[in-house]
Amino acid sequence: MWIFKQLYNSWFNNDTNKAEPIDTLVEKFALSGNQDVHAACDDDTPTFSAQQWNDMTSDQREQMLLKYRLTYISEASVNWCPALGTVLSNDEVKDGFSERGGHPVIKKKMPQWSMRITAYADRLLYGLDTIDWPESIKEMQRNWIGKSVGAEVDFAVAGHDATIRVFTTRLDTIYGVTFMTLAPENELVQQITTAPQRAEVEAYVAEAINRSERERMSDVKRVSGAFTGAHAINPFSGEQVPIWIGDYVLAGYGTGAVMGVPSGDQRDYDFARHFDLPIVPVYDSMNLDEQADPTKTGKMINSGILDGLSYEDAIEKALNYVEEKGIGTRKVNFRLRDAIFGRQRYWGEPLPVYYENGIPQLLEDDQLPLELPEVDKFLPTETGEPPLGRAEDWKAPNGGNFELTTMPGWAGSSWYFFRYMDPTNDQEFASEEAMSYWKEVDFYMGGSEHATGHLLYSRFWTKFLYDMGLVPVDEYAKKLINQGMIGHHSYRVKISGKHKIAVSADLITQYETEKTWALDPLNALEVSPSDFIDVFAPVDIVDDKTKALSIDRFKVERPDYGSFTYYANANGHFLCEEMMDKMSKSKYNVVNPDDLIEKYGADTLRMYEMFLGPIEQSKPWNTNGIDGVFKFVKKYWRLFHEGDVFSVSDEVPTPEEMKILHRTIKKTQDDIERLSLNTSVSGFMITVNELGTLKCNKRAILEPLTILIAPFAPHLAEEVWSLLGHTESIANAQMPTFDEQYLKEDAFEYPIMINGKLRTKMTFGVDMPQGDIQKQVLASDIVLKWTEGKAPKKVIIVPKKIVNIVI
Ligand code: ANZ
Repeated sequence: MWIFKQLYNSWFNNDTNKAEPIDTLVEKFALSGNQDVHAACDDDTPTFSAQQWNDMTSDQREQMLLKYRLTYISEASVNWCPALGTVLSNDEVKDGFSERGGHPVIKKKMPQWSMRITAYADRLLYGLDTIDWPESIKEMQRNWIGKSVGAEVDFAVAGHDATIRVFTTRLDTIYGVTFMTLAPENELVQQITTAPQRAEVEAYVAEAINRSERERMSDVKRVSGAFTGAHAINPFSGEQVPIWIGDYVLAGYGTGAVMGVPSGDQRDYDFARHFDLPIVPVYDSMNLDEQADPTKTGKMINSGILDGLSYEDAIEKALNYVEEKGIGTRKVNFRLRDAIFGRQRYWGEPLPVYYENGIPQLLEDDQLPLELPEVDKFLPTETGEPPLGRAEDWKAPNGGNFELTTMPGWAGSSWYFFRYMDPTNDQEFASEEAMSYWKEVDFYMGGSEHATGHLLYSRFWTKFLYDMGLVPVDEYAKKLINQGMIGHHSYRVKISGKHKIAVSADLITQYETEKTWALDPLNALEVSPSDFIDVFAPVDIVDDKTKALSIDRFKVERPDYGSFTYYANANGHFLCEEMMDKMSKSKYNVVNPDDLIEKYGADTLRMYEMFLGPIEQSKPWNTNGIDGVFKFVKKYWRLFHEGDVFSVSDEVPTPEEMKILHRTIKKTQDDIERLSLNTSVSGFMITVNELGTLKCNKRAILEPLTILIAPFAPHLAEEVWSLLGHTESIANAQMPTFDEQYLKEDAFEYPIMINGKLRTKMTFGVDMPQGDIQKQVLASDIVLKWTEGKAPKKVIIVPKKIVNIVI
């Protein structure tokens, strides 16, 4: 809540490329208005002078500042599901219905709290070059941020006082424009549509606006649109082209309008082909028989002032022309959108915000934290307010209302790592000392599914805290690894939210070939396969062999579909479709770790997961392999026991045993450095087998081995460690150090003769220099006892045979 306040009280200065306190902005406004302010702000921010600013009421000023604050409330278009009383994300909506429950979803403008992450688009982009993250994640973030360099250009509408501003990355192709396309939501549509076209346009708009952006972008094959009857004037050629609307143009990107160049852009090409619009080549190299040609090679043709130029020269000339004539500007666009922050649900931190005359007010620091109020139900109110609207006697300091939405998960996940550096601090989120000691996270491990969520939000958040001088780094994780996902089969049930029915999967397959339903009631309902979506059935209520679902149990486990009608196949079975998926709560196919821990213990499960394969690879879950790891754990335990009795010896290890130990030290250390944990586990298995065969129960071997195993099987290692007589945790033990000498292929056990009599035996590597052997022999306790500290008369070393000492 405190960080939320800092964001609220900040704006982003594009001149300094960083966030600054909002007071500095207020000063600028009072002095010279906003003409010379280069700030990240809402697109619809008007220009005003100092005079105008000073003449505003304080409420008007507050409204204006909301257009600049790094967290702000504004009207945003959301997917609203009235039945569920909540806003849904794009991937929770399928064909206009909620994925859960199949309730209708509509687009609705609602006041929403957002974070102005777009202010940081450029820094988020080039910051990627400074961190050691997987290239695939960086690429996903780059695409998500989606920087495009181009221009905005105005086309006048013939016979109207209106202009259409388009965003294009290919100004060089402007003479190839044969039509314009507006997004159905574009405000000009109403104004310019001619009377004969009105009915068609209105019908099209009504249909298009309820498709989600994602659908509209991904459904490239389906070409649709409507002609407005109006024409636009090409500012270069003066030619008139028809103005269409089409849902492939997104309202929220660029200007919500495109200049249609079918020769250069595939979607424009498809559109032109579909509606029989002209296709004009603009490069002499273009072959347009089958598709558009985006390659930019050859010389320009049919292009007026650009004729004969290459791409580089043409685009530069066109850009200059547009700026000279004042009909447009160079423009950089980002695909990144501000992030919606408020959630219409109970859980999550409340925003430290209340309202006065509709203007947000922040709680004072000493009034934080604002705690969630008690409510009778975690459901929206009857009037559609979020659950916090149910709280009684929950009043702000001014007696007014608190904000009713709560924060999303990423309000916490964006900065918790700094708190971990100083978790008990009750003065600030972490002290400067702690943070300058730890700095950033050295190594961060997480799933790639967070690429454009948590992993982007947390970078944004860190950059903001850095700008405010609150943290010492502007990237929080130096190195990132994505663990591969664990795959597991899942079972999909085919349901239609619209018809409130579910059908056996084979009926759909059959329909697809026979074009009629095998069950008459379905034919009567006039449903088609495209009405169905997949929802998941818990894996344990589907028969592994037949894939038949227990409908009764499904209705209990997924009550959203409790009232649906279920159509089984002719054999009376209701079949699910089986697929390989990631193991995930949302896919209802998780294997509960508690059950495995109950059976095998946490160490076995943990090592088994490491043993499944390389950490970065996705791999299927297969419970059979866990027995192998369990056997290994038991074998390791047996090394320390004779029958049931704990028993280790203090005997000196043999060279063979030392070799096994040091090989394991080296391997484990190398593997950990490379995060190759699966090979460490298999290394331990080999070691324990070998020591078992040698019946080695020597402390000098088993103790260091236990320290090596501790990070992999901490409970077991701790137990053994205490049996070995230690009172401090093994977590504090020193890692054993690798000594290469023990790995030397041959070590030799020398008989040590003193005056012709065998007194002891000592082991040395075969290529150990004689001088070193002599030094170690003479320094050993046994030899010192016989020589009584005097220098011997003679020392004879016969390599790989014997050491003779004469005293
Ligand atoms: C004319 C043109 C000719 C285009 C050509 C491309 C190729 P990126 O790179 O993703 O930024 N566009 C602009 N606004 C749009 C919107 N709201 N919805 C859908 N498409 C939109 O894409 C920029 C290009 O996407 C723009 O350049 C525009 O088409 C289209 F040979 O303009 B172009």
